[in-house]
Amino acid sequence: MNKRADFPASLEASAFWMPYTANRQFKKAPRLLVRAEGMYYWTADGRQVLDGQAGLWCVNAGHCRPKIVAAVQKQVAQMDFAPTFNMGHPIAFEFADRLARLAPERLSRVFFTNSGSESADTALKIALAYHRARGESQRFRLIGRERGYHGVNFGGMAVGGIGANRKAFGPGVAGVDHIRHTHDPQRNSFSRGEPKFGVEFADDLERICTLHDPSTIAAVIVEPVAGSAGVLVPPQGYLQRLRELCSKHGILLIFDEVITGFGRLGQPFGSQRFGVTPDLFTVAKGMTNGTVPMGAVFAKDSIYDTFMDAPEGIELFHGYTYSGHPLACAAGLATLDTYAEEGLLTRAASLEKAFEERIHSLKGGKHVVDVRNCGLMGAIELEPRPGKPGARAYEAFLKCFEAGVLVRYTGDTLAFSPPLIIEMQQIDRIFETVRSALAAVQ
Ligand code: PXG
Ligand code: PLP
Repeated sequence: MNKRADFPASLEASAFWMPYTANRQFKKAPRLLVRAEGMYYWTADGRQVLDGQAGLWCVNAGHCRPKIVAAVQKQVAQMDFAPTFNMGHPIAFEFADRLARLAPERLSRVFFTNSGSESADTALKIALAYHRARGESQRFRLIGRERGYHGVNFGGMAVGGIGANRKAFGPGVAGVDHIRHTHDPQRNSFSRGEPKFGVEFADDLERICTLHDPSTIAAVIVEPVAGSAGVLVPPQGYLQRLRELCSKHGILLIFDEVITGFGRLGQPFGSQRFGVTPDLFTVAKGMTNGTVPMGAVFAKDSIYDTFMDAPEGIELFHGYTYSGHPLACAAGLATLDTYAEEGLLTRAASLEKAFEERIHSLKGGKHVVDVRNCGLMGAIELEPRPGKPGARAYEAFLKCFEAGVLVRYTGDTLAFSPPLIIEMQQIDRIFETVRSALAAVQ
């Protein structure tokens, strides 16, 4: 199966400029995946690897699910592409309507994009245009949160709060500010699920409102659980408080559910798990089980209606060539079928306690300074090696991979987000492998 002994040697000069990767380091010692099925990948040299990160937080139903594969194959042969600007095709409407039925009540309008980054920028633009349509064009400010990740396009980068993702790229979008992050290891380390302390971090929005005046703020965007920053779970009551403040000040609340959507937290969407309803929310990744790139923004009916109240004509000057791409819609519909048939959108709820037990069993382990979890999402934070931030997690990641388990590392944190079809013995295997890897890392 695609075994090519010359692969590693040939990659050093490859044209592929790899994303978010240390290119030179990788190309000297590549790790190549050539096949996938269910919970597993197979490497170019034929090793089987347990997927502890659902691809890249996206393959929620596991790999190469037959129904999804068949739907994409059928669609590509029937109609490869059709425009959605001034034209339409039935499955785009069907998919939007199916999605709307999963969403919280009254968030039933769906705008299609092709990624989480595009979803973030789309949501921000809808927020600005919405206020303008209501005669409040002075609401131009976009508020993100420290440590937030909303993709790599200019809007999402601007409201994002991870320094390394911003520093090389200039002044960005005007009128952006950030509320503080919710990470408080002093009080909350080794919390199981939502940490006890920190509801008051939401009040930081009042500081921003006092500084800029709330009447200038269009939207606040946060991840219900911050993923890229290392799985930062919201303190108890924090999202509720943020919701109250946004409502009080007429600010739209946007949830970025690119990771938390499609069952990761034990409900279809994070908003449903936390019982807090945003005005707009973004998705991608699990929407098509990672098979065909796609994202979307869900909007409140009242937001959509505001646009539709305008005089006849194009209501929103925004859209992508591939918005509602037929292959993605076919993949998405088959993905929703698979999720429904196997109860995957709520399966994380039944595994959460056991997953929590296993991941927290690493507490007290070598190098471990914090463990966090929510749904089937978890993180183990390591004490950085003095003078070499990230080195320890990278070595642990390599050791896990050599031992046949793929986990994600970011900074000095190991992150876990397995496919939602995972079985108990596979959860055990992930954390036993991590335990051995950490024991072997200096
Ligand atoms: N918002 C959130 C909350 C995300 O997690 C994006 C937007 C951007 O999506 P796209 O499809 O444009 O990549 C994301 C993506 C990681 C990691 O391990 C996280 C993401 C992507 C790749 C790696 O930290 N999140
Ligand atoms: N750049 C050029 C020159 C284009 O013509 C288009 C789309 O027509 C784009 C960028 C945007 O591409 P997409 O719609 O795939 O985001």
